[in-house]
Amino acid sequence: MKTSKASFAKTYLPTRIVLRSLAICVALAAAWPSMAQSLPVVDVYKSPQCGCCKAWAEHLQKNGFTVILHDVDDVPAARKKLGMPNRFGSCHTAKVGQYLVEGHVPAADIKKLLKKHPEAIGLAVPSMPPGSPGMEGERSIPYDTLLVTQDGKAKVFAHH
Ligand SMILES: [Cu+2]
Repeated sequence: MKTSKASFAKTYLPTRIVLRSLAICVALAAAWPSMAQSLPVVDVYKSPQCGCCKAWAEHLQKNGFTVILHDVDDVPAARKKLGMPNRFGSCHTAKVGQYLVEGHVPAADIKKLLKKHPEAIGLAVPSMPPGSPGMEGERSIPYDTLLVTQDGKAKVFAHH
């Protein structure tokens, strides 16, 4: 009786552990594509010469976004066409799902926007603050990510 119990534990327990880890693997494999798909593609409109625009795109890619770069001759015209008010302007305008993202907005802020899903035009980091993603260098200054609302106004979305 004793021996059979012991052998039962020996054979049964590892099997249970293996099955459980297998189930976790299957669950992760099933969840992974949907997790990846939950981030919308980022379409970036920029001038062909813009280096910091590319650096920002790489920052997004490192943070799990798929980025498509579109070269345009007239960035302010593209911004206007997309619907981002000019006074929040920076070097590039991006379309992320239903939202617009202007300038060097950190990827984490875009993820927060997509999660919170507010009614808004999108996010903007006006101008090009040194130290923001894609603008890394020796100098960095504090800056705000703005939430641009439908009425064209803005409020602080995140301090950096
Ligand atoms: Cu820039």
